[in-house]
Amino acid sequence: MATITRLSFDVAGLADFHATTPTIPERPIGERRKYRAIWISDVHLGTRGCNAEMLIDFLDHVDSDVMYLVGDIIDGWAMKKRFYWPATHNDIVWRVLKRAKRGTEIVYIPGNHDEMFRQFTGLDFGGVKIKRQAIHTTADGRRLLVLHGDEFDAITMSHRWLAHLGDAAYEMMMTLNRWLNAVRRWMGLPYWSLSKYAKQKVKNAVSFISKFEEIVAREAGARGVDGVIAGHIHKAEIRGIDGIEYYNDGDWVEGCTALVEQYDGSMEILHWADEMAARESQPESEARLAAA
Ligand SMILES: [Mn+2]
Repeated sequence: MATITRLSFDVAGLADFHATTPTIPERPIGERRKYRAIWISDVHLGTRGCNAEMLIDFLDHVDSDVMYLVGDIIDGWAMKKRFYWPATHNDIVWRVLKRAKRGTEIVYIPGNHDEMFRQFTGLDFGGVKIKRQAIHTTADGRRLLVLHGDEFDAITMSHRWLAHLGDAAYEMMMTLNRWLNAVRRWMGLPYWSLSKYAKQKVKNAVSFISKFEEIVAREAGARGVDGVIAGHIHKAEIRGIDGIEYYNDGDWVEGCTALVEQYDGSMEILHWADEMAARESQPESEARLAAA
């Protein structure tokens, strides 16, 4: 229980947190796109890598009947090393709890970076249900297993030290990514993911990713479900693997993506940096929408 006390907010007070005021005011809820279900993961609140403003913009433009938080939402590992919790990170927690209060079913499946919440499996915090994994049934009746994905690390990463080596390189890349995008912002250019670009170029990362995807799909197949939805590897994807539907909702550190289900059961990945860039290049259409 010692790990949880390191967090700034106390769990008992969380239920009333929605009654406070966020730093970034919420947009009117009437203008939101409505989905049957939304999946987000790998937000890494508590780290500088988290694109909090972009996620706030996302949460203020979409709504759903159910929202799955597919792990690594709060980065307990990073917070143990150095405490970092800006107001925008509180704003995200506020928005999630507010949604729960308004009637969205929120399912939180802790990942490896927020494994401290796994001890609360089965509990409900202000309408946020904590589960180890979940089964989502789509509008057209397909059964999808929802899990974070770190449970397969032992298989995908045969050498533990190799994983830590990756960690250091990854952290350096994240720092570079932040600087690069600060410069791009200053130059008026849209967000661009350096590591996403690098990953596509690095063969090792590609083989790790495809191995992860195959193992997760195989496990889902063994459990007799139609498909699987994971996070963890920060790589959004929709593809079929040996008759199993594999979905990954990506992350909010690099790609800034979410997975959504439409009311007819069709699935889609939303690339939020692109959506924001498209909106900014057409400010008049947004203004028209607001006026309508
Ligand atoms: Mn993870």
